Amino acid sequence: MDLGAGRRGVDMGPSALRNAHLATHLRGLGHTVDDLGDIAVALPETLDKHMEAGLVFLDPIINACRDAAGRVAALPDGTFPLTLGGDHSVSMGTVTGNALRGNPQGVRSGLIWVDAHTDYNTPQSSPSGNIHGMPVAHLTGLGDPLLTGLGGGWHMLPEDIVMIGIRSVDARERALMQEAGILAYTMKDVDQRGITRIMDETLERLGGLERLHVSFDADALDPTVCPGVGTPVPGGLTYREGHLLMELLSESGRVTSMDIVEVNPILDTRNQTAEVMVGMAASLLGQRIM
Ligand code: DIR
Ligand code: MN
Ligand code: MN
Ligand code: MN
Repeated sequence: MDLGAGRRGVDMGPSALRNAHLATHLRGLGHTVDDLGDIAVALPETLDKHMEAGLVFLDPIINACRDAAGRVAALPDGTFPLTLGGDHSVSMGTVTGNALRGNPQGVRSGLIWVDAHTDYNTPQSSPSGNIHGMPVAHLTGLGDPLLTGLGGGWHMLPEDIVMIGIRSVDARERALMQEAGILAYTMKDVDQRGITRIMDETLERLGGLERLHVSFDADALDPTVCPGVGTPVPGGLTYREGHLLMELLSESGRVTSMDIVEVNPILDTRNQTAEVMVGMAASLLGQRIM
């Protein structure tokens, strides 16, 4: 879906990623790949666009997130859910579904949010009303009760979240992040300390958790690497920083699920962004240089 974003086009992201041979690449790494197809979501042109309690397209987004959560939660043990967006609001569903797999109360889980943005707005703090800027806040129980209720009583703990690649935070969103105490490695931290140290610290911080979910927004990477995104911000992760991040996570053996979101083929150059993101998924799922 693209209902949570300010611009059209990320609903075509999954097609672009399939077109960039995602399944073939993963099969080449020895995985069995089962494509479960798309989740049905209404097109924005068929809906009346209005803001309701500070949220644009709330109802269809909740339905899509519920659907995503239910499908992920129902997957058999030993499978690795790789979900394709779509705008980042779908991660409210996928993160919740992964925590609820095999346990209706939900399991305490770690979340690695790779993004230019912190996506920690609430309907009150959001400058846009676009839900893709709000998923993490809602996962921690902050914001609209319909969206925070997706997991029944389950919520993410702020201390189980680590963000990487951050370089765009809204003023009121920053205050909420600080109040919640969420750890965000900004691009300054990446420049200063490097991905290797950041990943060491991240894996240690999330040390006791059995499930780690990686939610990768294509706009975390620099717009020269991933031009096909709706809200490009200069000064992002390089191609190699992205791969190193995925390679180190892969070596840790601890990641149990992943999202690739916000790929916008309309704004892209010859499907470059989808191809880069297929490479990121491949690195996380075992691709090595030698
Ligand atoms: C902005 C943009 N912070 C908002 N967020 C984006 O509308 O809340 N998130 N682009 O990926
Ligand atoms: Mn290829
Ligand atoms: Mn995002
Ligand atoms: Mn983003």
